[in-house]
Amino acid sequence: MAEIRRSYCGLCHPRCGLLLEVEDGRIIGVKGDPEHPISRGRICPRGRLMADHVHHPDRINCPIKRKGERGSGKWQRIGWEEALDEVAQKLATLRDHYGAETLAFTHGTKRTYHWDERRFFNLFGSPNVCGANTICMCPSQAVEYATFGGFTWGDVTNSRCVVLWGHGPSKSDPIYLYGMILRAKKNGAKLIVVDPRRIDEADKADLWLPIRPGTDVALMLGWIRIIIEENLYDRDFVRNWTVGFEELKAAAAPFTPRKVAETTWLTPEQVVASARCYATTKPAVITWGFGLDKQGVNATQAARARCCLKALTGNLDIPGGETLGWSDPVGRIRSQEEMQMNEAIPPEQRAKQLGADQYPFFGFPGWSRNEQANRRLPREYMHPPDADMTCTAHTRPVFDAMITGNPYSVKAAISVASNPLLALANARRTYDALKRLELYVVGEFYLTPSAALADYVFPICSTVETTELWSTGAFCVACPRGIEPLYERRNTYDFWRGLAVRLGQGEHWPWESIDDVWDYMLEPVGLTFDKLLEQKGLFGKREFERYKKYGFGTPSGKVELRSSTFEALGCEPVPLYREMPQSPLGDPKLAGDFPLVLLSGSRFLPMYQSEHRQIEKARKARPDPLVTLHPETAKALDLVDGDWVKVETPLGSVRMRLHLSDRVDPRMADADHGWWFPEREEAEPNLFGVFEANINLLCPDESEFCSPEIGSWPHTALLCRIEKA
Ligand SMILES: Nc1nc2c(c(=O)[nH]1)N[C@H]1C(S)=C(S)[C@@H](COP(=O)(O)OP(=O)(O)OC[C@H]3O[C@@H](n4cnc5c(=O)[nH]c(N)nc54)[C@H](O)[C@@H]3O)O[C@H]1N2
Ligand SMILES: Nc1nc2c(c(=O)[nH]1)N[C@H]1C(S)=C(S)[C@@H](COP(=O)(O)OP(=O)(O)OC[C@H]3O[C@@H](n4cnc5c(=O)[nH]c(N)nc54)[C@H](O)[C@@H]3O)O[C@H]1N2
Ligand code: SF4
Ligand SMILES: [Mo]
Repeated sequence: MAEIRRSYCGLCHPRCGLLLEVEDGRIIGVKGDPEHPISRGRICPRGRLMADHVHHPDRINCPIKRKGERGSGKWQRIGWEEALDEVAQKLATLRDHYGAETLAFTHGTKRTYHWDERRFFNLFGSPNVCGANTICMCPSQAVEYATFGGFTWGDVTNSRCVVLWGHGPSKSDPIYLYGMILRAKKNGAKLIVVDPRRIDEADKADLWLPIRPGTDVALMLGWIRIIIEENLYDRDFVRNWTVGFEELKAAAAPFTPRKVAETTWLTPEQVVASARCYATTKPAVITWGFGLDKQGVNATQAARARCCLKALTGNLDIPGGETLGWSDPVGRIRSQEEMQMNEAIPPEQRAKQLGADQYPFFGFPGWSRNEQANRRLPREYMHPPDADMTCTAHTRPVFDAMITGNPYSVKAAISVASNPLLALANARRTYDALKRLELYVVGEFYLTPSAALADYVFPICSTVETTELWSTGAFCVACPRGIEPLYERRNTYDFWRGLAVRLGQGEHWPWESIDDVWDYMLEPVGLTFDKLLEQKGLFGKREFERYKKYGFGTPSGKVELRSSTFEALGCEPVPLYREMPQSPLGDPKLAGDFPLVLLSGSRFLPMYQSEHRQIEKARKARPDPLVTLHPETAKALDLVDGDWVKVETPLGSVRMRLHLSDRVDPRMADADHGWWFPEREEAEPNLFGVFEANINLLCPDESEFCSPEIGSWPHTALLCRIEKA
């Protein structure tokens, strides 16, 4: 007899509620849970694949240990306890020889618990946690902390003007955020889309700005200039609550509509009309979008300029605008930050964090400044930045240390919920680095190309096989286990705790199971996981304009249009536009050889990053890696739809299938990211075809391509050429 079990989907971030139809321990049906307080019964095409994912024959179901050469595809089965014993033993020996900093961690987009690995690393004593954070969301978060002492969550539903700036939520956040945008639109909100591609959202927009990739900061400075010149800014707010207005004005002065138009492929009229629309339609929100974070040298300054726009227009912390801070009672739950135990890592170990000397803002130097500034607020309004999100080592120096032993040896790494070979720029370097390790440990669902290089792979259970406390600033919901973990799969908490107790951290991991942790976190609000589940979540009410009482959690207590934190770290304190080093204007000679502007990684459904390539239904929807060109461009290159082509940058080349669409500009190419082929041979040199269509073979990570403040590397606005393969 089948029964219906309540659970949740964690195949991307929002954790939509699921109803699972379960028979004999097998999921035979998946539906949205209409009683879920957030998703209310809706799920996306990826969520519908949950059963295919949970029961997929490629899933790793028991721990495995490398038998042959690294990458030879030869494994032996091993028990959890024995595997944890061996790994812990090796880590202890390496720590004795080389110091705790010899262990690195790579994280991906964080769909596991956010704090357990950091707690382990802090107690182990290594500051070298690194990964996708350097480019995804977290830099924006850290920059908002430096500028106004918190991270904004737009009150999208109640907004009158939504700006999607390098953001395609219809594909990347289809249920939660896109749902809110559609509601706002239905209520009459204006929609502005700044995107080089005519995405579906652009078809619905009042204004679509097909910008040249990588030039957004120029457009933002153009908006700032118009807003100031035409007196469209909030004078009272600027006078009372900001510092650095005159410097910002001076920085924006050269960005006349004409100059912006020359830089961005837009017309002066588009620049002016969009600035006026944003500044005069209040309240307005600019959502976070990866299109900005992925633009290398400009990523940090784009986040800074976006902050300045939010503040200048008086949209900070008003209903329908950019909500700041965290509302009670959700804010009283024990936080991720507290669970991470960042105080545990000693100062001399913090000082060894790789990359912090070169990119100070995203390492401990920047984080501790943000943290101290925030701690000036009264206890109830303080919400210090989450170190796991806003303070990491930089992958490039970490991988260089694996290869060269400089400035010290990095001999071991752990990757959990991360596929570094596919996700990180400069995949060849990632490969060279992982190959040199003495110990590489992976926690995974599948044997990915990265996992194939490991010494030990631990089988991690799917979200529906475990529980989670899902908390954003505004709400907190309990995510229940739908089925017991299958085979020998366990959750990541069990993995970290298993290592931790073996390495002498036992007293800091008193909770035997993850379920006990949730009760501990909920204790301050007088709830347990079960009670929270029963009452269908905990909701904070938005409280606006709190700064009027206490100021902002920044060094000056005001919004810092000129950032004193940046200045103290030797970074550019006022928003600055940089031409991308490889671009039609940045390097015209190179553009002669590589004439197309390359974007990578635009999201599509049902796949997620490098995942779901093994799931038949997903693969049917997207059988091959695609690169999209405008039909005119293809014609000039003598190419037709469906051709196999070579996409080449100065760093290398990959092979993809050509797709034609007039939704991209004739001057650009738009390539998928994350492609490997689970159906191919595992053993090297094939490694599941990871060197064939992996676009990150073409994305550089040398410092000239990275933002000097944070080290964000580029996944867009590069130069490429395309020819028949
Ligand atoms: N060229 C290019 N590169 C990009 C991007 C781009 O747009 N273009 N996007 C970048 C961005 S924004 C990000 S965030 C990164 C993403 O980087 P990653 O997160 O490393 O990418 P994924 O492919 O999702 O890899 C996650 C791996 O973890 C496994 N996994 C998923 N959930 C869990 C879990 O709960 N537990 C465990 N143990 N494993 C799990 C999956 O099977 C998968 O193999 O990629 C970045 N790389
Ligand atoms: N289906 C699906 N959903 C996902 C993911 C996934 O892999 N698949 N990944 C998840 C993760 S980790 C993240 S970070 C989010 C990201 O989700 P989004 O923020 O929506 O990110 P992208 O789709 O990478 O890029 C958004 C838009 O930026 C545009 N863009 C590219 N370069 C530029 C530029 O230089 N300037 C401007 N203005 N726009 C540019 C692209 O054309 C694209 O339409 O999605 C999450 N959701
Ligand atoms: S949006 Fe889709 S993939 Fe993401 S949690 Fe919801 S159902 Fe799952
Ligand atoms: Mo991301």
